[in-house]
Amino acid sequence: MALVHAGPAHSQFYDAPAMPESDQPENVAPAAREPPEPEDFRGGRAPRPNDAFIAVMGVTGSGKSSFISLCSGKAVRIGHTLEACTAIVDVYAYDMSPDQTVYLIDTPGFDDTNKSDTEVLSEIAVWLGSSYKSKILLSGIIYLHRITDVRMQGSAKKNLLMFKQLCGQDALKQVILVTTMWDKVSQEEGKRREDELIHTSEFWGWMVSKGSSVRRHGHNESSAKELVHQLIGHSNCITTDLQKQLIDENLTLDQTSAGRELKSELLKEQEKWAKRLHEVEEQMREAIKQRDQEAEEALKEVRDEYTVKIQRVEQDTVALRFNMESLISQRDIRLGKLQQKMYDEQNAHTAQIKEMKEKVDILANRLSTEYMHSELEHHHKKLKPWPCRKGKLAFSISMAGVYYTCISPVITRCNEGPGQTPASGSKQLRSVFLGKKCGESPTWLARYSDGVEMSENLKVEYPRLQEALATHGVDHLKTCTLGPNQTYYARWKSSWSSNVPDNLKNTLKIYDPKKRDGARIVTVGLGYDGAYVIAYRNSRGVKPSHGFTYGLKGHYQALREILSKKKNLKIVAITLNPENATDFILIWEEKATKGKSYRMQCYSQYETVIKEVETWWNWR
Ligand SMILES: Nc1nc2c(ncn2[C@@H]2O[C@H](COP(=O)(O)OP(=O)(O)OP(=O)(O)O)[C@@H](O)[C@H]2O)c(=O)[nH]1
Ligand SMILES: [Mg+2]
Repeated sequence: MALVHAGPAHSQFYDAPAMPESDQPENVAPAAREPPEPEDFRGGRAPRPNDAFIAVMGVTGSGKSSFISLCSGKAVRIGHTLEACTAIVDVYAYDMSPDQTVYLIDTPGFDDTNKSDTEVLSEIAVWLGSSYKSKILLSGIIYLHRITDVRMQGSAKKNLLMFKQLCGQDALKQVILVTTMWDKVSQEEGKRREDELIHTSEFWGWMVSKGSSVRRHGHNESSAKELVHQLIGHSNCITTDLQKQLIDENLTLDQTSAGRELKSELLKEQEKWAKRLHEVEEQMREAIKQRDQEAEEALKEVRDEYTVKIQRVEQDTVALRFNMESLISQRDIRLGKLQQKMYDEQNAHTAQIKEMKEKVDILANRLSTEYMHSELEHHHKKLKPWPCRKGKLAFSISMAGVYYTCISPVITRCNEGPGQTPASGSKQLRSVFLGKKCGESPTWLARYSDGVEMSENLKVEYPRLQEALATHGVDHLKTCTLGPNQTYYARWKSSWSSNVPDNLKNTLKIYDPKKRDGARIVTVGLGYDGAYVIAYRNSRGVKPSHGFTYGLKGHYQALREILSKKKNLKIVAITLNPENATDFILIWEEKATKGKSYRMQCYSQYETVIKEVETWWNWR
């Protein structure tokens, strides 16, 4: 948001916690501080002689921030409601040329919905005063006014009065009075109002007679830059009355011309509320006399409201009695509070987002599980079981990304890899293990009746497996799984090897085939984000047993549904897609009336893969 702030206020805003209000002795100037460094006003850059500082002022909603945004190309917070938007003085820089940076100073307007006029004047005074103390002079001031304003009254009038006072006569020659929002009025109407502004002495007339120029802003970049150019085209710099009075004459804010103007406004306001309070109190006395309790209660509320208003005006008047040092310290407190407020709002916002995200996740999980489940049910109905009277049938399934290879006793189906080349002679393809995609193709390892073959890139994508194959040989390789991030599991006739996280390695150790009573791993699925499924069988015990264990890390929801419901599943083959958190193929054995049968379920994000796998399964 802000590029630079006035020196000490800036550092307090970002570094030090605000001092609690009660700790601040009222109306007492704190110890004098060092003047802020010029770098504080230049985003830490060293001052350069050509750099220009231009203040942009005007009533709330006149288009100050929009103007600065158009000029600097920076994201400036722009208001789109009736609420005042710019709360503190902000500085935005843009490079006019390699040796000239223009600093545009965005200011809050008087009659701010959230801040008192005293706070606005103090805010502007702190910036102007501190920069002047650091020998930074303004090249000029751009004062914006909406041409859509029918009359010069209310906040527009008050703003103008305050502006004239804080600016002072000497600086007026470097002031451009700019009308905005021309796109919202007819040319005739706009021209009429413009003439009225220029020719009425108490509006712009007097300022124009002292050298201020009048321009129209077309609400586009070139128009904005042209106005800036007009002010930096020469080396004249200005010192406003507010700067002279605060710094050179060391006056308190209420002694400056702008402060005096505001003080008289506050006094008028105080008198107005005091008069009304007096009237209400009169009416209350009358209501008490008449024993009209209802009226008395209603009047009490109005009285309290007026009392608060008067107290506020009094506080605002007191707050004007500060000199420059106290103003800075007061501003630090204000900024501290503002920062705390923003911080609290941000925290509340983050907490809200987190809560909503959790709810969305739960809903999305539920929906996708339900969807996948209904999809699976639908597909499952179309799938024929594979009956088997004796012995066992060999299936090999593997998927990675969009690739799949499925091998059954009667057909091999795949969309990439060795399954595409029909085995010749006595050489038979037994299984294919697909892994990480490399370029356009997946990495693969294929087991044939007479040995093992692998893709070129296996040694790059799975270097530890390559080493293990060199150590254990390829002749007795029974099964293998290629997971994401170089993870793998490989089992030979009497040994095994893996590259998996320690916790999974410990689980695998339980099923070490070398252990006498150990179970034997039938198949391992290694998936996305460390998800795994291990199916095992123990044929050595009194009762042959089988089972599986899994950790799906909150992924593969449809598979989790199946595994959590069918605790006794006799898994014979599984593959988890290592490249996404949903896809899998699962084959298991079931008891049938005559012997047993094999069943399969497949889920893939790719509809074609599901169709292909189902066709493969039903091929008899
Ligand atoms: N149509 C039109 N809208 C404009 C123009 N200039 C500004 N606006 C709009 O007027 C509204 C107020 O503009 P801001 O730039 O936030 O005004 P501001 O002077 O910075 O206001 P505060 O920060 O509250 O003091 C925004 O909705 C702008 O998009 C203009 O020339 N034409
Ligand atoms: Mg603004």
